[in-house]
Amino acid sequence: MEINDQQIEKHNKEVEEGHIASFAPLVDQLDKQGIEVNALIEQIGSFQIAIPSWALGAGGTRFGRFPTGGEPGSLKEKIEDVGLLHTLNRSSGAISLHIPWDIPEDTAAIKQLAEKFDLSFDAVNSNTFQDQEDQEHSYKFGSLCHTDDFVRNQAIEHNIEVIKYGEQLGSKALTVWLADGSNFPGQQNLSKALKQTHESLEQIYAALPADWEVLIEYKPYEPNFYSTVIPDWGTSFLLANKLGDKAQTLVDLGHHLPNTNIEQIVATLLMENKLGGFHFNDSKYGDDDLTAGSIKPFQLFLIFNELVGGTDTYDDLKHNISWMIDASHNVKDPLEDLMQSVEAIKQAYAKALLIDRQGLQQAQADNDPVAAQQLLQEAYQTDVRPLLRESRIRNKAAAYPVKLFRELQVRNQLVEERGEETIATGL
Ligand SMILES: [Mn+2]
Repeated sequence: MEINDQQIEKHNKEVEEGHIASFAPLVDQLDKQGIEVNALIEQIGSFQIAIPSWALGAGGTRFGRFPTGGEPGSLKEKIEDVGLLHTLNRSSGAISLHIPWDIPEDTAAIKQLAEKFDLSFDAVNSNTFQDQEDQEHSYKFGSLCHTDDFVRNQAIEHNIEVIKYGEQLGSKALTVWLADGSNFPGQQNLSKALKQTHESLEQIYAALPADWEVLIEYKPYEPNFYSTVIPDWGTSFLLANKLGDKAQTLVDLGHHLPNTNIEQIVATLLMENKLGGFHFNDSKYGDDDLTAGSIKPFQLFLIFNELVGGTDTYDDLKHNISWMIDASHNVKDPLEDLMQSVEAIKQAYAKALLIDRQGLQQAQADNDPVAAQQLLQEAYQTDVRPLLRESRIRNKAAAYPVKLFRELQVRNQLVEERGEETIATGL
C-alpha cells in the first residue's frame, strides 16, 4: 500500500478553499504582531518526530490485547507503515527500532527502503526487560544491575550488539530503558544495584562509536513496584554525568509521578546540556502511553516553551535532541493515533514559537506574573492549525492526514494485503 502524489494533490485541492478561509486571517493577525509567517511555517514544516517501531500495532495491557488487523509483521512492513505516515504528514521522517524485535536480515535492502520513503533511523533501543527464547540467563531479577556477573555481561553484550545493528543502519544513539528494580523492601541492595548499573553502563559507553550517544531513560515504577534502579531524572542525570559527554538523559513524559513539573526538569537538563531526547505521550494517572497532547496539552506547550526559550537557535533545538513518540494504542488505529500525536507535538511547538520572548523576559525581569501569564496565554490560545496545514501543503503532504487516511481506506487495504491476524511485535 502506497499513497501517491496525485492522491495528495487531489485531496489538497478539495480542501483548499476551506483552508484559505482560516489561514488568510491568521496571516493578517500574525503580520500585525510582527511575526515572520513564512519563516514560522518553514520551522514548523521541517520539525520531524520519530515513530517507534513498537507502536505500529495494537498495544496490549496485562488484561488483553485487541489486534487492529493489517499490522506490520516484519521490519520491512514497519518501515512501509512509517513511510505511509511520512507521506501523509511529511513530519515523521524517522523510525526508532527495538532490538531484538527489529533485527534487519538484509541491512542494505532495509536502508534502501527507508531511503525511498525519505526516512532516517533515530535511536535504537535495547531490550533487557524480557527473556528471549534462546537466551541463556534470565532477567527476572534485573539486567545491568544484576547480582550475577553472567547476567550482567549478557545484558551488556546485548546492548553492544544493538549499537552494531544501529551503526549498520546509520543510527546515532542507543536508548537504554531498564525494568531493573525490586518489588519488595529488602529484596535488593539499593546502592549496590545502582553501582552495578553504572559499571555495566560504563562498558556499554566504551563501545559507543565516536559520534554516538547513549540516552538513559528513567521511570519511577512498573514493572517493579517497590523500587526501580533509575527512578527519576536525577538518577539518570547522575549516571549521564559519571559516564561522560556522550551520555544524556531521555525524558519520557509518562515516566513521572503525578503532577511532576516536567517542564522544569526539561529546563534544567537543557541548561546542563544533558537533554538527549524525548519519548512523547500523555497520561492521566501513570505511564498510560496515551496520544501526545490528549490529556494535558498545556503541559506539552510549557515544555516547548522551555525548549524554545532555552536554545539560541532553531538548529540547536533540531539537531541536539532526539524527538520520539512512545505511545501505545489499545482502542485507536495505531497509524491514526500516531498522526494525532505528531499533530499535537507540532501544535505545542508552533505555539511556543509564537510566544513574545522579549516581552516574557521583560515581564520576568519586572516580576510581573500577570503580564507573563497574558503572554503565554496569547500564544497558547492562538489556533495554529492553519499554520500546520499550510506547512504540510507546502511540503506536498496532506492538508488533513487522518481524513485522507480514512478516505483512501488505508487500514482496509493493509488488512487485505497482510490479513486480519498479523501481530506486530511491540509493547
Ligand atoms: Mn519510553
